[in-house]
Order: sequence, then C-alpha cells, then structure tokens
Amino acid sequence: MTKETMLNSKNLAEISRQLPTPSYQRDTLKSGIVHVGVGGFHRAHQAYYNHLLQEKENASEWGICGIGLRKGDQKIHDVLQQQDGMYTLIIKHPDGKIDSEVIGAIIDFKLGFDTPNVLIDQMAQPDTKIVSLTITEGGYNFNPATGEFDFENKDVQHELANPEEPKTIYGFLTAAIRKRKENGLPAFTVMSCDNIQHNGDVAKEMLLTFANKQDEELASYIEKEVSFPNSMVDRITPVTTQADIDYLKQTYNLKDEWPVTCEPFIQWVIEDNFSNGRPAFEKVGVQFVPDVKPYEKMKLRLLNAGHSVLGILGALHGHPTINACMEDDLFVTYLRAFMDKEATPVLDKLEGIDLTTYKDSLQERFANPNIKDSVSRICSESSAKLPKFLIATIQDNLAKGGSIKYATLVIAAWCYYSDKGVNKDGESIEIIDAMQDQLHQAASKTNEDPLAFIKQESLFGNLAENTTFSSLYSEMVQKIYADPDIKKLMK
Ligand code: CS2
Repeated sequence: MTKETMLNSKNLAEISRQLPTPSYQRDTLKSGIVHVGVGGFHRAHQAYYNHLLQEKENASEWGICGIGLRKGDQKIHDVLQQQDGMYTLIIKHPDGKIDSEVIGAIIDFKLGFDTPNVLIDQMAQPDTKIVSLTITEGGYNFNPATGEFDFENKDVQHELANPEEPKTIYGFLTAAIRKRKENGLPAFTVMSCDNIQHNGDVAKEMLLTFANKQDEELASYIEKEVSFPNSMVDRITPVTTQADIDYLKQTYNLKDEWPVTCEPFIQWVIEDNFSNGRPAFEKVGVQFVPDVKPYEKMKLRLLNAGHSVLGILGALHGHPTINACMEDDLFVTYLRAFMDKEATPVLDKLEGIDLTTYKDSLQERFANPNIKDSVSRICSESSAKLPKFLIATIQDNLAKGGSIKYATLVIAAWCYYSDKGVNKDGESIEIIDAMQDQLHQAASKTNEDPLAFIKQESLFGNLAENTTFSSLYSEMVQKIYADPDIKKLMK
C-alpha cells in the first residue's frame, strides 16, 4: 500500500493532482479576521465563503486567524497546526455525489487559556478588522428565559476583578478593545455567527453590560465605535466521523485528521454594518440586507426548531439520525404539522420569500441520506436552544390563542429524556448539556409534581402558570411516563 499523503503546505502540489486545493498565495494572507470557535460549522460556512473569495480575487487582508479560549480547543488547534491551517471540506449531495475540496482560508491558530495575552495581542494588532464568533448559543452567557447577563458565572467574576486575566469572550473583547484604543487603532467589528435571534444585538448588549461593570468609559467607547451586524447563518454540518477520515484515505490517499462534512446548501444573510471594513463577501453569494431579523426568525423557528422536534422525538423513539427520522412518515407528517400550524402562524411576513417553498426545501435537506446528522448533535445543549427555537413559538401562540400541541409534546418528551436518559426501548441516550444535572433533577420530580420540569424559570419563565399550557403539558408528560412509545402520542 502506498504511503498516505499528509495534508500540509509541503504536499499541496501533489494533493492538487487529485482534488481542488487553494490556488491563492496563502503565505501572503494577513489575519484581518480573528475567529473564536473554530468548530465544524465555522469551517463549513464562514471559512468556506472566505476561501471562495480568496479564489476569486485578491482579498489578502482578510485571512482568518482562529483562536481558542478553552482547553477543549487544544485538539483542533494541534490538528490544524500540523496541517498548516488546512482541512478538507466534504460536501455530500442527496444523490450520493461527493465534492471534496481543500480549504485554505485559516492561516493561523492561537490558544489562550494559559496565555491570554497572546489572544489579546492578536485581536489588538493593526491588521485585525473583524472578530467573528461561533461560540454557540450557550457561549453568550445570558439567562435563556430573561435574556439577562449572568454575573453569577465564576469566570466572569474572575475577569471582572482581574481584567488582565480574561476567561470568557467578554473579558477578551474588552481587553483587546482597550488595548486598541490605547494604541490609537480603530475598533474592530464583532461579527456573531451563532444561531441566536438578533445575534449582533445580543452580543452588543452582553458586551456592554459586562464592560459597564468593568470600565464605564470603555463601555461608552464600545457603544460608539464597535459595530455588531446581525446575521442569519445556515449550513447543516454534522459531527465529523471516522468514516469521513477513512473516506479521504481510501479515495485520495489523503491523511486529514479532522475534515468537515456538510450539505451542499449554504446561506449567509448579514447586515452591512462594519466599523473597520469587510471582505467583499457579496461576490461569493452572501446577501447583505438592511435588516436581517425576519430572516433569522424564520430560520430559527423553522429549521432549528424543526431539527429539535425531530431530534428530541427521534431520540426517544430510537432513530439515530435526522435522515432516519425523515424516512419515517409519521415524523415527516408531524414535522410539517408543527411547521405549518404552530411555527408559521407566528412568523413575520417576508417580502420575496415563499414559506411553503422554504419548508419544502427544509424537508429535502433534512432527508439528505448522506448527511447522517446524529440526533445527539441536535439534542446537545437543548437548554440553550429550545427557549429560543421552540418555547418562544409556544409563548407566541399562547398569546394569540394558536395551536401548541405539537411543540408541547416535544417539551414533555424532553423532560422524559432528561430524566431517564433512555429511549422507549430502554437503550441509553448520550446527553450533552451544560444544564444536564439541573434538567435531570427537575425532570426526576415529575411523578410527584407533573409540572416540575416546566417550573424551571430560567428556561420557561412563568409558563408553568399558564393553565392552557400546563394542563396540556401535564397530560402529555404523564402519558409519556406511562408509556414512552412516543409514536403513539404523535399520531
Ligand atoms: C442545529 C444547527 O444545533 C442545532 O440544533 O439545528 O446546528 C443547524 O444544523 C444549523 O443551524 C444549520 O444552519
């Protein structure tokens, strides 16, 4: 067997005989963008758009420097370091066709949990014009029900008292903005790319709340000088599996230790609000709009919520992937009923977008048999996702007397899932959630108090006091506890 070719700059010419590789001069790129959270999604989305732009024209001031704030970032750092920042993007089409391409937009990666100054300096250097974020819904440090900044967070308390030892994104951003200000450099843009409605506004509000506690003068500088465009980002990016790594080895003899797979669909709608310039992303299909809010809401309340509906119910039934759910007619009918009867009636009107076509396309994307997006990825961190994706729809429908039964069953199923950690056949389910212990404790009181789970105010606000919701929920949760065969209740 021939020796595998390791993905790195030295081997690029050889690799390019087999699959597309960057044709631009990577060593001339500057780090105009510092990105926090170099996960699969960033690599399939923003870094991919950036790569397309680099391929199209000279955009050398807009290379990406990844940074990691947490110990968990060590592994991706080490892999990318050894691959000179490159990785393969494996785009899987529904008909089985696969397009693989080496992406080169990330030119550097730095870690800062032990050496925060390295990251502060990177953000504060003159070339940096944008700090972009995919730190997940939970990374914004707000209470999901009230939206208020969580000052109880130990890391936040530490960095407020020790501004030179930042730990969370807020400590790093304030330290870097302070340094730029002191050095007479213009402020960067903070560009959130997370699935949060009004993601830019939320990032701004949280950063200002934090900065006001630390340094009021700096907070008013941030308010005036830093821009926070809102955006809607979209591309389904499942967790990379060993099979993806093996595929590259077998097909191209290529050794890439952490490729990314994704669907062909990609979308980015963003407000044109940048304090210090931006790449010409419109040339590679990014839509710049004056107000992104209606797009965000449509995506979060249909795609992300739709995912959660399939994910939670699928986990309880025992479907391993989203496409397996979509092979089950009952799940397809249930998803569509949720979208048509509960999510759509509380969406804003969107000029030029036909929601029926949008929902049809979501069904096709979810059904892509090659994506194999695990329900465990979808269910992970549900405590940070469901309040915005699903509970908000229940609240809106309660306010106008609309249907809530489809979404309510998902909440009842989430309670059982959090309590038992098994599917209907008693097989264990892997639960990944920062609030796992609290969720489990609340859920495990269901037998004594059927409303115990929805009494968690940080997730549900005062919804437990709404008798329309609580009586329906109570009936459903008791039925699930009596018989967890969820399909009987989905009929
Ligand atoms: C998913 C998203 O995390 C989730 O639950 O719904 O990661 C989804 O795949 C992306 O937002 C698609 O753009």
